[in-house]
Amino acid sequence: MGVLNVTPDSFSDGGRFIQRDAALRQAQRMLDDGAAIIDVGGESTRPGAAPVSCQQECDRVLPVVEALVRELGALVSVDTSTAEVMREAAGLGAGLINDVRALRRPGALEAAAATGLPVCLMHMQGEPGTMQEAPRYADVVDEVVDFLAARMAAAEAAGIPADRLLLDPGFGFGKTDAHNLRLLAKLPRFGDLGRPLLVGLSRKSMIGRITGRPVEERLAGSISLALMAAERGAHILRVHDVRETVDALALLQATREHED
Ligand code: 8Y4
Repeated sequence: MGVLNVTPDSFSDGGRFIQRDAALRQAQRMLDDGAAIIDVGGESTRPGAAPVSCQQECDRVLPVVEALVRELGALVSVDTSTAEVMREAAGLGAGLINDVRALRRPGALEAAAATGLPVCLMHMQGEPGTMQEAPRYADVVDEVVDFLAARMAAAEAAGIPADRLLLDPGFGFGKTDAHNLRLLAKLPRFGDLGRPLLVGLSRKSMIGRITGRPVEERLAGSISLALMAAERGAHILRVHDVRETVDALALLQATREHED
């Protein structure tokens, strides 16, 4: 899964076309490099980022979803927690709902069910603005597994069958480095929930803290964590650097073909 950056639109219509074309070019490159899915989001989950209105989110995300589907025929994942964005994106041909709030916003369960689309349920402790202030768990693996099991049950009760769900421990979302590393070490536990696992580790701040690298120098760290996650059972990797990650996965796959 390739991450598509959708930067806030400028007010001029000219700017809007330029941004749409830039998004299409970036997405086409990721598809050429081997991405199967393009993830498009319009809400920043960075600490301190301003909350985005439903209107702003629709304006940013929907034109890009429409262009990716119509012009590139891409499998588009819409990174949203907003019921209206889910409905509209599905109508434009999106193929997956990626919700970092695991359908906890009002109306999200019902909207996602109505689309009939697969949904990725991600764990997050707290809300983006404050989640990194003091993350606390008795046992991070038990708590995240239990949370995802409970959200699977809520989704099923709302009419989303389990075979339409993907699960994600939510690396970096209300977690210290120790929590993230423990979740990665124990990733096979999440496989026991019986659904495909999606993980996002690409360029995240844990890599910066452990390696001392700024965000633009985290490629080696990102590939390393992607490979570790794949080794431990991750099915879908949400990444910025598609070509390099696909190379690493080709080597993992080639090695697996020599196991007995
Ligand atoms: C540098 C680059 C530093 C990126 C931080 C970040 C996930 C996700 C995000 C994830 C799923 C991010 C939308 C955060 N992360 N969706 N979204 N799983 N399913 N931060 O891990 O990339 S945004």
